Amino acid sequence: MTFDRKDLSNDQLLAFYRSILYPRMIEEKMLILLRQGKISKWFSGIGQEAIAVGATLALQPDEWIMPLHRNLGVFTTRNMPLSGLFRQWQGAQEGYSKGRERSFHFGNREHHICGMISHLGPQLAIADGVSLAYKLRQEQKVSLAFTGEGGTSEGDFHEALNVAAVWDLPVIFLIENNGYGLSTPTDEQYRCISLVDKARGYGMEGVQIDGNNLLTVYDTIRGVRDYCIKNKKPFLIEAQTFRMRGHEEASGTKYVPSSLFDLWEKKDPVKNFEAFLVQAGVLDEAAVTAIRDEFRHTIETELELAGQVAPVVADTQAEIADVYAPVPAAGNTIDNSAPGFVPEGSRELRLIDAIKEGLHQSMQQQEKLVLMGQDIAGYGGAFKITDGFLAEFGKDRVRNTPLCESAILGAALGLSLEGFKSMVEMQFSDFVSVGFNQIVNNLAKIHYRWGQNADVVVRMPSGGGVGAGPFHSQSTEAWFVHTPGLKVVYPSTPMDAKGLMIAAINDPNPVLFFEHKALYRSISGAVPEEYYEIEIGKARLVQEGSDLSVITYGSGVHWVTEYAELHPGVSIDILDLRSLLPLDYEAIRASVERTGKVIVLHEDSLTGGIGGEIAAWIAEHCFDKLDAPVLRCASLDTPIPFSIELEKNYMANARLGGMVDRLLSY
Ligand SMILES: Cc1ncc(C[n+]2csc(CCOP(=O)(O)OP(=O)(O)O)c2C)c(N)n1
Repeated sequence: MTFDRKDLSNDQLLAFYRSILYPRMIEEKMLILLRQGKISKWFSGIGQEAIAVGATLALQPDEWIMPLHRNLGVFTTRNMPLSGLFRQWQGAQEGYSKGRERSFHFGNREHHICGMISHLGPQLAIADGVSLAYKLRQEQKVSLAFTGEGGTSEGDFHEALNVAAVWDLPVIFLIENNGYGLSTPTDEQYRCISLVDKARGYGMEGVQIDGNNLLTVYDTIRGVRDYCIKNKKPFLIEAQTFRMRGHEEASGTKYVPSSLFDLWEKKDPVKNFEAFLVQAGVLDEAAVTAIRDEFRHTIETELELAGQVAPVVADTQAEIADVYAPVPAAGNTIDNSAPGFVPEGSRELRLIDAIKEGLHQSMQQQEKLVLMGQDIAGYGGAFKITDGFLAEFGKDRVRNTPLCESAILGAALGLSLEGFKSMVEMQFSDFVSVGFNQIVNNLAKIHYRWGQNADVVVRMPSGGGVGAGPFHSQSTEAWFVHTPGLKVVYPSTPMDAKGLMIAAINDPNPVLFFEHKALYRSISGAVPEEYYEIEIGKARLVQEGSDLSVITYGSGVHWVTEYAELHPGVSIDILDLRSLLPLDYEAIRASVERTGKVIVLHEDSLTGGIGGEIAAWIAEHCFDKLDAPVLRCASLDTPIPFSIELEKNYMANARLGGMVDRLLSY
């Protein structure tokens, strides 16, 4: 292995040596601790250190890195205290994730390291978002995301590179090609000759390098960093290396031919660099011994320090409290939760116009709000909600996206790391399924895992009644209500839609904002002109009644209101939930207490719908107030069909009258 020191001074080379030796020695110690049962298993980076260390050395300390599971060298080179890392690996509450995450699946704002989720690929698009933030602020910075060669087979890789290329983002994508996925060799992973050849397909530059040569990695990434900043473009690097241990400690290496170990042992990144420094006269044997002794001592001291922690004590309140970022005190909040409330200064707007107004005023109020979605710029969005926004707010903040929901949601999280807010429009809520992972695993869990918030609103044009068939009509809210860390709102009136939109944008947590497409232009109502919030998590009593309660949201509110108008003899207590996560249990209880008979009504299919959850809660908490079983009126357990007649039959509304009669007969 030949090293080219270029203009690096002896002191710099010495510092580099310390940076690459330290993670190696830590892992060697960890292997002993693992055998002693004192540490949980992790994914070894032995043999690959030059990549993590070289990349981190080449970046500025305040540039975000998205490392993966083998990148201890990123954490050590960013000078994270080893005692903290040991606590993390031990699952201590004083660790970086309060005992909630394993090995390297955590991040830290102070060190500008974004923690991975196990799914690997989602890291890449977060780097897009961070770089977009740099670009919007005209900062001379890059972000850098790691992937293994296995991870390049994930759709996330493709989407993230494509977005970075199309948006001209200064992102460095760094492939660590270590020859194997878990046990899968490269010829079962991809067919191209070199992964770096993929760069050209995305319209970006790329280079393949020796990933075991620290100076090559450092020098390349330093140059690439300059290129990305100067040209405002992404760059792909494929670093060739080898995994000298099993996929994880304990999984063994039987599937790897021993000849490969012999070959790569000769290319050991630490030993080779050390030999070069000795040969160049930067180090001598005494210095090597002294540094190793110093590190041994530091590791022991830090380990000792790490051990001085209290045993984990589960505190349920603390666990629950950390799922969501604290919400700042709301400004102007309108409480319209009582029936018939119409604030002064209101005028009649359609649901769609109220949503638009909420979004528009938010764009005026929040300079750091960025809108992203397919066709939302010049075209104004599939439903024209953002029509005119491009001209007013410019293309930096109103962004057409390529067709890649997952990458855009990941980019939204990246923007959030840099203090931006974003709204991502799903063209139809059905398409959120291809961005599902980013929402339920990244956005939803990140605050609980390492205290980072995801300041993202996902707009979800949803629901049927428009004859649009199985993939443009679904009710997808239940997919998300099951996921702690998300908020789910579903307004049914224009006044609520505007206020909840503003509240969702002001909320630092990920909010899924459902908009019923069939109500967009069919429902009008009073909407105040001012900038106001409606509290997330508070239901609205549409009308008070005494015979039975219908607890519902979205289209259900209009179905039951219409039913009530046609049946004045039945006194119906109608509760519009407005928020599905969190739910307003007190309002539900109050309604049950008023009537003792309850139908939970929703357009979503029956099984696994939120109606089941509400019915269970009522049975558990209001049993003594009930005069009849809680009924669920929901749509059929079939996909939603296209033909109008079939769709009508699918809809819960078709069965509402029968359910009311059944309940009243108790
Ligand atoms: C979406 C997903 N599928 C499967 C896995 C299980 N898994 C964990 S690591 C790994 C191999 C990853 O290979 P590569 O990207 O080359 O990284 P390496 O582990 O070799 O560093 C697999 C299959 C996972 N974590 N995520």
